[in-house]
Amino acid sequence: MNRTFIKVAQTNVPVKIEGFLERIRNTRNMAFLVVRDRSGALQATIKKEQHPDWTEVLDHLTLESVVSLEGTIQENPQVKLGGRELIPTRLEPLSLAAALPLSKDANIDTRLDYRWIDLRAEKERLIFEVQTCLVSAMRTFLVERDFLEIHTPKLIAAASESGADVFEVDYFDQKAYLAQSPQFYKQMAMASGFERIFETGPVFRAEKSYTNRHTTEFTGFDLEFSYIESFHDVMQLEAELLTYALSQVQTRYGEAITRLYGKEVVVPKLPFPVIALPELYRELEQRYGYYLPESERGDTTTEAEQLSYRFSMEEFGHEFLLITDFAAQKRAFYHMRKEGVPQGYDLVWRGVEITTGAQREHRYDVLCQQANERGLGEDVRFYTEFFRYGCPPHGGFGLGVDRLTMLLLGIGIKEAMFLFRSPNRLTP
Ligand code: AMO
Repeated sequence: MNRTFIKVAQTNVPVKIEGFLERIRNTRNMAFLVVRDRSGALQATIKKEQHPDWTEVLDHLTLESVVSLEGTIQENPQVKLGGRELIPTRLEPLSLAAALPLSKDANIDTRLDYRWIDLRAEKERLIFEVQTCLVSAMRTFLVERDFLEIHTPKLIAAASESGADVFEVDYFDQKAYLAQSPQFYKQMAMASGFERIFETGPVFRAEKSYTNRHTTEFTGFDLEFSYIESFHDVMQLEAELLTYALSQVQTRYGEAITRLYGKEVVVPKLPFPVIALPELYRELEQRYGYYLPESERGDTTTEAEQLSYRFSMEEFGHEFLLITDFAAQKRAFYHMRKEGVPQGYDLVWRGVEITTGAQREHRYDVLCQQANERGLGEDVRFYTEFFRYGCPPHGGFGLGVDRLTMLLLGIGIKEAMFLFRSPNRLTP
């Protein structure tokens, strides 16, 4: 017999139900088992006198064991769980569980040690249902606009973002690095005339940060497109993309997110507000008495990002804020500059940076000069070569999928990821 999901199982016909045992009540005459699969939970009611040969099995069942049951579902208003129960004619344990190592109030680090058990809860699974919806909506949006999905190598010859935060690996008789971004190769696709590409994949950062938004390996959603007039085209595309993805999430999971996480999914209005960094700092000083430390000039700080959420809500009634006009020495060498100002932005949502984007420097001589200023000339020669034989003007952005998910649900990054990685966590 084929297995049926609990949610769609019909009454009064033979069915096969398989799942984890969520509750067990085994009395002298009756046994009540609550079985849970991905779609829901169902009580199985067993009159023991009808199955004298099941006594042994029933006595050995443990919580979270996996069982297979066949029988008929009947309506019974007295059953609290959905007003129906399964009357089984067959019971087979598929996998007996040892005593559970996780209590209900375990802290997040203990839960991560046993992540596979932690993930059995509906609340945890919702994270990945929501993430699937987000990423597939973004993919649909881009494919409909003729973007190609590419997959670039993660073993590379040079650091793209900053030499300090890169993982070095032995690569036969030379050194390789784990990609900190698909940056170089998404730009190569522009030199290949692909015009519009995106990629979602792993991104590695050797950062010793212990915050609720940093990890050493995360999932990036990156895109790049050609023939832009300025980075404003990039900001606009990102705003439209996120608005579309969040509207899909709201429709499909808005209620579940509010029920399980107490968060409202707000579909943002277009266009997103934009502010130049110096002006943002003026506002934060005047409104909240926040003064930026001298050493941080030209960049944002965690505190400034948090306050910018308050500012954006008060000033624009908007959860998102695009920040422009960073200082050149704080930005990547490949950003195009106009009068010394990098032609890029950060996008902050609910007080946390989720994206960096920019128009890129596609003029070979200028790019080489900007790389040389950072002492990168030789290391990135394979990359600068991409721009020697003709390359259209282009731009793009990199979006952190884990940060997006975490902010949507109001949780930390450890919980938002399927498996979190940090300087002191490599398992499970
Ligand atoms: P950036 O370094 O800002 O830009 O990274 C892009 C986005 O990736 C996410 N992110 C992280 N998420 C979790 N843990 C981390 N340690 C971490 N570091 C970054 C953030 C961030 O906004 N090549 C450029 C992008 C581009 O210009 O296209 C880049 O990598 O959400």
